[in-house]
Amino acid sequence: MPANLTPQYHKAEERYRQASSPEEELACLQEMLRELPKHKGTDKLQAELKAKIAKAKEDSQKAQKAKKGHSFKIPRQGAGRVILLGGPNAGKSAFVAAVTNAKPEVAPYPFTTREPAPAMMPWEDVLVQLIDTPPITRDFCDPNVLGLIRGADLALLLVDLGADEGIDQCQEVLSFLNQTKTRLGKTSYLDEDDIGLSFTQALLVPNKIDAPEARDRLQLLHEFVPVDLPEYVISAEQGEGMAELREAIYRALDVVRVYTKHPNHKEPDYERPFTLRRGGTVQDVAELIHKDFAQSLKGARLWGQGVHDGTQVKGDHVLHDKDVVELHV
Ligand SMILES: Nc1nc2c(ncn2[C@@H]2O[C@H](COP(=O)(O)OP(=O)(O)OP(=O)(O)O)[C@@H](O)[C@H]2O)c(=O)[nH]1
Ligand SMILES: [Mg+2]
Repeated sequence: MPANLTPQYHKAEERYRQASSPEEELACLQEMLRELPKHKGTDKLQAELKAKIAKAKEDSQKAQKAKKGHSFKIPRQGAGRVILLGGPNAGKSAFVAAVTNAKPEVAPYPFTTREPAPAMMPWEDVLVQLIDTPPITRDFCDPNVLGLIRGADLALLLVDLGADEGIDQCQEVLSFLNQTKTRLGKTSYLDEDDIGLSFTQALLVPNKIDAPEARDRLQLLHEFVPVDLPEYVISAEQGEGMAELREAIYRALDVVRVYTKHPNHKEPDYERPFTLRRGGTVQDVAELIHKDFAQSLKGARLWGQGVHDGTQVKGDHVLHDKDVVELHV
């Protein structure tokens, strides 16, 4: 059945194509829906318009919020924060989709991801926060991304081995960052000689090793892009190298897991470990539970590495991975 669209519809559509703001887009789409003849032949078009209207509403609300100066904030969660970086189509969202329950949009065109989005990656019995981001190109970087890199415990720089431009696109990300005071390095530190210059530890992650010619492109990457970062070659979609990378991510966070035991219970709570930076103490665990708790802490009994079971320790005792503590107040 022909759709028989009216001239008014076509005009609204023309304006929609030229719209320069989400508000304008929304107004045009609503007009198109009003003008659309409602019959079986236009069912599909109606559904598409409704979906676009819902999206435009969301975008215009977001734009309005941004105008009001609401600052963009993603709360920290889990054992650490890992930010995914890379050029368009590198597979950042595919990686997030592979290792979390999140369902980010994955698609073979650039700028599929429009804004930074968090998701939680399980690793053994802890969760690690991943932040998916829009791509960085020669002339675009989401305004929130630099701050997120500086605040992250680790960055993954993904490289697209599925297309020839992947290598240049990786170089563009590095060149872009080199013009800012936010850089990637083997470890995280603040440069003492150059105020504001911050390095975030990073891993280089060439992706799509399953793709034809991917190995040749990996060679070219090594030859042409001077980047001195630990490398983990993966296929986010086929799974190759993923177990090694996930392990490396957890190791790079340099945290220890500590389980707590209630004095009246026989068994510790193995469901929910606390995570501390390596070097963290019994006092730090108490802080994580509650400030008041930390203030009245007298000591703890400890089961774990290098001590007899149930040894009494003080607040300044440094904990190891998988230690069990029973805090006393
Ligand atoms: N062959 C192959 N294709 C992949 C792999 N990972 C991602 N892709 C494909 O690459 C395309 C881009 O993937 P995305 O995850 O959307 O890439 P992105 O880095 O999030 O892209 P932007 O959001 O635009 O920055 C999609 O068509 C994916 O199916 C992989 O491991 N192997
Ligand atoms: Mg994406």
